[in-house]
Amino acid sequence: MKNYFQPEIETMPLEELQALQSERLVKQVQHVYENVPYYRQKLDEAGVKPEDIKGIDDLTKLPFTNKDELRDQYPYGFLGVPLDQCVRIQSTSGTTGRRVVAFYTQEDIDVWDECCARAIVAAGGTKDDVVHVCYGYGLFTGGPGLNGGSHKVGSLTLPMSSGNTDRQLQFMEDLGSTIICCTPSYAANLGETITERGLKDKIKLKAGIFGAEPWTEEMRHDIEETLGIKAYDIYGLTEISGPGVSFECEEQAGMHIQEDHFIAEIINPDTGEVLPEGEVGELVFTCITKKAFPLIRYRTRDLCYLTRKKCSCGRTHVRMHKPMGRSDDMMVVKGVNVWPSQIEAVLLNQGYQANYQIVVDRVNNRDTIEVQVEKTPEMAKDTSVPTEAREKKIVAGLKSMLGIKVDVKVLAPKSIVRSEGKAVRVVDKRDLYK
Ligand code: DLL
Repeated sequence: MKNYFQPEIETMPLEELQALQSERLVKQVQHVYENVPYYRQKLDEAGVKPEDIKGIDDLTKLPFTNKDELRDQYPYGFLGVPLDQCVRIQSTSGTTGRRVVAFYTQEDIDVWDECCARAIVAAGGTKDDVVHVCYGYGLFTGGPGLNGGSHKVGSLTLPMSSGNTDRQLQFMEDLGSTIICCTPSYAANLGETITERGLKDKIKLKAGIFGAEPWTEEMRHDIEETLGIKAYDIYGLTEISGPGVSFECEEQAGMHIQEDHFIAEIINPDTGEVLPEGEVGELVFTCITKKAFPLIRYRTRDLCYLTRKKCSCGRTHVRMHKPMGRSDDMMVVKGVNVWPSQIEAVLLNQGYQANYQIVVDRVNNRDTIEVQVEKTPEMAKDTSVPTEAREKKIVAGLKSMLGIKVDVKVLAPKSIVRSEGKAVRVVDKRDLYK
């Protein structure tokens, strides 16, 4: 049995697919040149005219876009349509300095929903399923994306959002959820609780669609075992739309990229040179159908490789290996994007110096994060403020900056080993990119 939402597109012969990409790329370049002054200037500076782009073979003539540019142009600099044609924004979990706001027209939302519908159908979803969405709703793209996809498939959609495990389990049992969508770490957490409470027989789940953070094959087997389901990977990022940019089929051997909407390239992150199929490098996307936030050659910072090896599911769209690392220092902790610089900003704001260390671990499939920071000599002399009060204040500052609970230890001066070279600020023990 083959599970397709749109077989005519998902199994399109490569030549036809590439012709479609070429046609869409040409139109998209004209669109950004005419409607995004920032891109017009970038193309002018690169000496590229829209007429120079005749198809996908000309893609490399176009300059890259990176996250710093999105930040500098916040909020409207990459907008490709008048604001009154936009119906939604979503945003990354970063803070003021790093936040990216992505805009969508109704057509952009339709395309995004379609991509998520393809992912749900590839995981065996039909209109008879009960799709339990416990990715966060709101600015995060996880909840809204899978929600829209589930509607398109015609499944009964449970917009649960994240948290409140008791309520999740109650609805799962009472309404017979068959497909669950959440981060892999939350799936593992649910699995553990289901086992502890002896609820496995009451749960009807058959599949899970998990992404938004790195996870290993070991974790997949664990989740499949404890929940008695098949666990599918799904990838995406806010800048390119959200979840569903790529997803796994029944082969569970890499994620098919939705090539009728996104052109993927792998580049050497240091030189920008495009690498051949199979080589590991930075993943770059060009959106060829999105109108409100039409990014060209966007550098994701995710490291992986692509393969066009025939997939027995019949899909012709290229597959990406799950991200194998990042070319920047961003970490995904508890499903949230965290930059060490954000943590440093909170510490410096509260009068500490940059003597700190961030320790990230995964215990029983749950992320833990601890920040250790030294008191300054002045703080050490001032006994009127207990260490515990200092720790609480940093915990609150980090919660408001990152949106997650971080454990904090305030230590005596000179407790953290000084490095002789580059300071080791982050100790990530999770080994996630195996
Ligand atoms: O995490 C979108 C999403 C929601 C994907 C739900 C899948 C499911 P952002 O918050 O913008 O968007 O974070 C994007 O998360 O560049 C990767 O580094 C990481 N990431 C996303 N999916 C995966 C995955 C959403 N399946 C960043 N495996 C990306 C590993 C992932 N890393």
